[in-house]
Amino acid sequence: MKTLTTLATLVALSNPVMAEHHEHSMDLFMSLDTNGDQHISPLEAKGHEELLEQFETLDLDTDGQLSKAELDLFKMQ
Ligand SMILES: [Ca+2]
Repeated sequence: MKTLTTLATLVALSNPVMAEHHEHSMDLFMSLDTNGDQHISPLEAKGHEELLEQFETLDLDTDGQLSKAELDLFKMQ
């Protein structure tokens, strides 16, 4: 998971368009992560219908939560 996050950060920093995307996805992540534990639970995703539909697909490590890197995959689709 750390590798994924690092990779996403590297891609974001090396590309201005991706950097902007990164900021937007950060906003989404922070607005969804209501308890601030750096993971999006199904409950936190509840207000976002499209995200909730893809929740299980995006949850690559199947821990039942979405990390920042996993949410980035949603935003890149
Ligand atoms: Ca959370």
